[in-house]
Amino acid sequence: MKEQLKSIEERAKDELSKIGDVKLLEDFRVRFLGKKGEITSILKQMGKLSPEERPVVGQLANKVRADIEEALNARKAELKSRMEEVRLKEESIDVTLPGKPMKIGRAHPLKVTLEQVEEVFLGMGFDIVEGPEVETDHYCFEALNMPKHHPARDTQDTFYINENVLLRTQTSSVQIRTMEKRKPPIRIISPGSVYRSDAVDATHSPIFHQIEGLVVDKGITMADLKGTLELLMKRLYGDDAQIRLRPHHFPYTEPSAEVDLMCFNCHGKGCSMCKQEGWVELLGSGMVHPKVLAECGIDPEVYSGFAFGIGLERITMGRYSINDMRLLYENDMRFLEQF
Ligand code: 2U9
Repeated sequence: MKEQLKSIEERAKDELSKIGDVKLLEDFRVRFLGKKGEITSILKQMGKLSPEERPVVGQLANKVRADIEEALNARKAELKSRMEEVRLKEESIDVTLPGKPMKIGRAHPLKVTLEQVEEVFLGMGFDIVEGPEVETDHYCFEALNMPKHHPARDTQDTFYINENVLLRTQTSSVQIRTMEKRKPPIRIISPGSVYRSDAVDATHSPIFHQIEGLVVDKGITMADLKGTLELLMKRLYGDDAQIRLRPHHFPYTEPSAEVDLMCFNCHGKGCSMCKQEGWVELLGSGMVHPKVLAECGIDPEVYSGFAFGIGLERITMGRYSINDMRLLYENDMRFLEQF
C-alpha cells in the first residue's frame, strides 16, 4: 500500500504539471482527493492491514493527500496568475498610438439661417408658433380665400390624404389657427416643413421649409411690412442690403408684393448671377386680405395686418451661393463640412 500511495503521489504530481487550464483542476481533485478518489479507495482497504501497519499507512496516506493538495493549490495559483498575465497583456492599451479622430457635428445651413431669422424676429417682439403638418382643406385653402376650384390651388399641387385632409402646402394654416385663438396685436412667425407635389430638381423639392410672418394690429400699413423685411435682409445679408417691392397677386393678401434683393454681386448693375436683372426675387408678401381677417373673427374695419412668406431653402442658397437645392438634403459630408 505504501508503494501504491507513493505511485499515486508521483502520478498526481506528474499529471498536475501537465494541466494547463484551471478548469481541469477540479476534475483532477475529484479523481485523486475526492470521496471516490484514489486515496480514499486505498484508505478503504486499510482493514486488510495489521494493527501495527495501520497507523503508519494512515499517516503516510494523510501526508500524501496533504502534499497533493498543496501541489494542487500551488498549481492553481500559478495558472491563475499566468491567465491574469495573459489577460493584462491582451487588454493593455498602447497610449503612444494616435487616437481615432472624432467627427464633430455642426448646424445644418438651413438650421443656421432659420435660427438667424428667428433671432431677428424675436428681437422685434414676435412669437414663434408651430402647427400641424397634416391639415384640413379649411385651414390650408378655404380660410385663405382660396375656395374649392380656385385656380391658385392648382399652383400648389397638393398631397391629399382624403378629400378634406392634406399635407400643408404653406404654413399660413398656423397663422389662421393663431388668429382664431388670439386677439390683436398679433406678431408671429411660423417656420416649418411644407409639402407640394413637385418633381425634384435644382430648385424644387416635394418637401421644403417656409418661414411665414404675420402682424395684425390697428394702423398696420405697407410701410411696416417694408421696414420689417428691410431690417431682416440687412441682418441676413449685411447693412448695405437693399430691397424693392414689386406688385404681385396672392389670394390671401391685398395688395400683394414680391420682394427682391439687390444683387450683392453687381449692386444692381446686372450680372450673370442675377441674370442681368440687378435684383433677385426673395419672397412674397402683402397686406392680409380683409376676407381672411373677417374669416378669423377679426374686424377688418378696425384692424389691418401684413404677412409674408419666405422659402428657407431659397434664402439659404442665396446666402451661401448654393446652386442646387438637392445638396441641402443629401447629407454629403463633403458639402456639410464647408459650413
Ligand atoms: C395669412 C395671410 C397671408 C403669406 C404669404 C407669400 C406671400 C409667398 C411664398 C414664398 C416662397 C411661398 O415658400 S414659398 O414658395 N410665399 O409668396 N406668403 S404672402 O401670407 C399670408 C399668411 C397668412 C393669414
